[in-house]
Amino acid sequence: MATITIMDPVTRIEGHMKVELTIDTINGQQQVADASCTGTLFRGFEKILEGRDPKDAPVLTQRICGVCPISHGMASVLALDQAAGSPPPDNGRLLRNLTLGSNYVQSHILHFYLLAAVDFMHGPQTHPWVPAWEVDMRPGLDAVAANLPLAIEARRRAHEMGAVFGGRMPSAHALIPGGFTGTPKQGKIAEFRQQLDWLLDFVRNTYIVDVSEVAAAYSDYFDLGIGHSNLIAFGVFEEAGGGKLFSPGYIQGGIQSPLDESTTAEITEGVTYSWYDDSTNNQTPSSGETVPQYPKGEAYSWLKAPRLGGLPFEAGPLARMQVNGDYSGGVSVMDRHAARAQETLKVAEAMNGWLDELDPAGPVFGGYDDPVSGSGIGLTEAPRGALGHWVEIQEGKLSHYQVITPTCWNASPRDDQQTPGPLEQALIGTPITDAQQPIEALRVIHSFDPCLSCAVHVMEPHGKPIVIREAGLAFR
Ligand code: NFE
Repeated sequence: MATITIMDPVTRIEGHMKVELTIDTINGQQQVADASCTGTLFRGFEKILEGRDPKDAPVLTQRICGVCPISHGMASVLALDQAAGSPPPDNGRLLRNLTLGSNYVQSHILHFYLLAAVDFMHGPQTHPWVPAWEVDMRPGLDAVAANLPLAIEARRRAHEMGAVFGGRMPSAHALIPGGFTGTPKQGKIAEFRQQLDWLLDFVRNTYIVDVSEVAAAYSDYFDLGIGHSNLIAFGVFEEAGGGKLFSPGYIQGGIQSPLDESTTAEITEGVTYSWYDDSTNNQTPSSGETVPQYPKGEAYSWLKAPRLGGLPFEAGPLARMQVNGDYSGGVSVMDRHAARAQETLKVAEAMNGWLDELDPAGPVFGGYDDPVSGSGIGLTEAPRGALGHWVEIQEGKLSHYQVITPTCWNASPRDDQQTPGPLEQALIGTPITDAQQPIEALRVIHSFDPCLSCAVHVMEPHGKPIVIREAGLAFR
């Protein structure tokens, strides 16, 4: 008989997520027969932004999440650059890249060592490394476990590196439409390089080595958590001449295609199983509305269900690396970890080059005037994957704003075709040894590095979080 296991909340992720698993024995193997992912908070940033000065967008949207604020700042300034026709000068572009790159390094190190590692090994017997479940811990990883405390220093250094030009972390206010406010003084370049050198050594000689060790001990996880295997990347890190360090594109059914403006126009968001008014189903983000409706029939998540050409797509480092031709493995739990580690090195090495390109005497800002009317689309990549901000301005104010985050792609609920989201599909079929401690499912979930803070978020007027109780799903 099937067992229902509810992980509410799922821990060691960013934000609040509930996952419900139906575990059953199929063909003699106990496994996940069905899965549903619930984002338990309403975000509502889109509504907050309506009617505001466009320049508020990079400031406010960075508050969507403390782990990837730079990506939200970047998406909003790219959209405003486009709306106003005011691209940044080279220094502005490079300083944006360096600040975003620092955020990638910080986020990826945080994910592996503080969120995912204790799915695979006994860490130091002190918080934050003591997990509730310590099942199927395989031997031979003591040297990796010994590096967990060092990773805290690495993460701190990457955070500090982001603040060198960004001014502060999280939520660096230096990102403005038309460029950047921080300046590339020689002293700052030296300070940044000192942190980067330390981190390059850590990534090359510790992080990548540790992920290889885990991959060797858990090589069966190259065959688990596969899912739909559709991958999407918007591309990120603009280079001189207009190219990007990671190109946009998508892979579906093993076939890679470019992602251009007309393709992104095919992105829609389903709300059949989301707590939003059905009149907003399958709208494109350029015209999409955020109209909460709670409770609603069989809806089970505050996340909408983004689809490209009607299909679900996985976003993240693995998608970026495969689309860019930098990773040739498959799609699985361990491929996600391996690609994330290799990407960290690629980004850190690219940062070295961007530092060299800075011109201490050159401008960082090319000018920007709020357009009276206009629209822009800011497509970029957050550490967790493809991120888009769709912006419209009327009478000098933001009239429409929509955000699609990577975790909305990954942890989306079913759509009107009943097609599960990427994480739901990746969970289905996962063998489970102990239904009370389904560590195998947790490894699949963590491999996506979900961030529900990005995906959903709102507070009551008096500052208290809105919490949904599992039983009866009532507001507290
Ligand atoms: Ni809150 Fe975020 C990233 C974005 S995930 S971490 O990376 O956008 O949805």
